Amino acid sequence: MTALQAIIFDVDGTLAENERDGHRVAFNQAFKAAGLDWFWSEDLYGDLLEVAGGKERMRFFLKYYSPPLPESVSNSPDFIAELHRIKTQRYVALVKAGKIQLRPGVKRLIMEAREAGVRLAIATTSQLENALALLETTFSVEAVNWFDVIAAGDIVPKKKPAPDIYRYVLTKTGWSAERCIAIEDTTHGLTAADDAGLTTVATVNRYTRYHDFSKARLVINHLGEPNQPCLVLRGEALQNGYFDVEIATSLLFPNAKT
Ligand code: XBP
Repeated sequence: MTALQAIIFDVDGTLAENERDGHRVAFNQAFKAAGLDWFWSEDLYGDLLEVAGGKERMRFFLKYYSPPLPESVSNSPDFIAELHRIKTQRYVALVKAGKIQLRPGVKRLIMEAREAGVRLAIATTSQLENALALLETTFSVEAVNWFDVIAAGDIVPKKKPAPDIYRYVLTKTGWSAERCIAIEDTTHGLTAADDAGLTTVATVNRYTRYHDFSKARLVINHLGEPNQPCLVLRGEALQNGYFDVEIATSLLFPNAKT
């Protein structure tokens, strides 16, 4: 069968450019609320993004950057979990306050896919609350039901670049990897999707523009809009200047007649 079955979206950096002004800000707010003298600058955060997952990122920071740590805190086994709980609350509040916007073309593509009967899913390393808040705020409360699966956070033991989160989506839905497209923004994400057998498209962003995108079938700066064409960084030129269901189908089935 030569029809696109589903599009699986990464969230952070792909649906929205939310790392610098969303997650980073929420981490810093959590540090402050916990009385910690830590601050993640834009540059430092760019380096820390190499580690997927907020809890994992903080543990990495503790281990390799040796930030100041009060004695009371260093004895607490649940310290990182508690810090992450505060961070998630702060991040959700930022999203609900409308501080995070969808990237160009995201809404258009999701609406077009729905109309065309193409299924949708999410595969993210971030917490489920974060993905739900973004969908509810940028679309509507019903939007979470548009997705067959919203696979998030600790639902799988190994985070990206492990393929587990994508395999989880495929297992849950029964979709065949050969008929699905994954949209990602990082090397880790592309590796995860590629290792799960998916064809991938990369939409690069300010933190990931120098990443290795060699696994992606198409690399663009964003999904594009009719009045805001995207830039093709690798792959064939897009006739309309934006990524849509037709292009996704032609990436999967280059020899099929349309
Ligand atoms: C991006 C991430 C996440 C967020 C933080 O995941 O690495 O860790 O930066 O989210 P993806 P949490 O690109 O897969 O969406 O603090 O909720 O872990």
